[in-house]
Amino acid sequence: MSGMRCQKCGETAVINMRHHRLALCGEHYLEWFIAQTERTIERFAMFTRADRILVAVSGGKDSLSLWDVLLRLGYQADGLYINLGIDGGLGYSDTSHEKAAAFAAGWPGVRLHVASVPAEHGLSIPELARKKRRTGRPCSVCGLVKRHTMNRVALEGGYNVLATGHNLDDEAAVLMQNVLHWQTGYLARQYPVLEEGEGLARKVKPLCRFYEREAAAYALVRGIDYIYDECPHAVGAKTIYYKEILNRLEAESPGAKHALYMEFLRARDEGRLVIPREDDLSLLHPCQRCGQPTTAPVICSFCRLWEGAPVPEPA
Ligand code: Q46
Ligand code: ZN
Ligand code: ZN
Repeated sequence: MSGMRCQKCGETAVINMRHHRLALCGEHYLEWFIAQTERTIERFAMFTRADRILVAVSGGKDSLSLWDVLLRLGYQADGLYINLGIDGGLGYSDTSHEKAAAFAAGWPGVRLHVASVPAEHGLSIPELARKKRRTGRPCSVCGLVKRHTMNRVALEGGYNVLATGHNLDDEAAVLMQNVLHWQTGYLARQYPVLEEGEGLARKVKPLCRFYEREAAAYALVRGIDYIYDECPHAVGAKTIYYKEILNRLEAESPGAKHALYMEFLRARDEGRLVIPREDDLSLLHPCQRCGQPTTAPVICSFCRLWEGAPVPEPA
């Protein structure tokens, strides 16, 4: 960033955001990032200071930055760390748990809930996926377990909002994937706030307008200690492939990713793009095993996943 100056104070800039034509120093960048997050929260009417928010924290830059910003803005935000039992030769789950716990320790009075898949269910995510004879990456099983666990902890703890750290790069990649396959069911549900049915917490993505590098810059400038490694199973994921394509597009034409995603949202908001939801929320009923809402007959897909898997002895 040689020679770049902050447009607010003239100090040396730490970041230059070409799509915003904005270069900022550390102090003004932190201020800008927090104000932009607040604007996103308000624009999409995500939540207010009366809501109780549960932030899904993975120990990575996005989720810890999100948690930090919500706390600084004065929202009631506790965290949830889910131990998936993933090692990958680098102790991924243990290290990410340590980062999340260290962050939480810096905020007295703020709670970090911890759910452990191996301790609660007797199998780690990779073991469960193998048992189900899923070939390839365990991500579909993992996604289902994470969604179920987040909703369960939210309901048990009286949180009505579930916040995740998805950024613009994540959302643009998913959008591209959904469009290339015209997955209208997924497109209908792709929005920064999802009001759900009875017994399902509202889901929000307050960082959805930030590029990945902007979330990383916030964590770095703020001095948040996060896990740099991605989950070892992310290697080869389709979304990473789409992210690479979008990065090439972005290099050629700065702002391309931002335009792709933001114009999608704008078209929806203005009624120029109408995609009816295919899932019928009126079909929701409590799962006969766990009680969580499901549209599946009798028991939910999460409970079906564990059928035949060993149940650990109560401690
Ligand atoms: S944690 Fe789980 Fe991801 Fe790892 S196993 Fe796949 S889905 S990549 S975000
Ligand atoms: Zn400045
Ligand atoms: Zn169930």
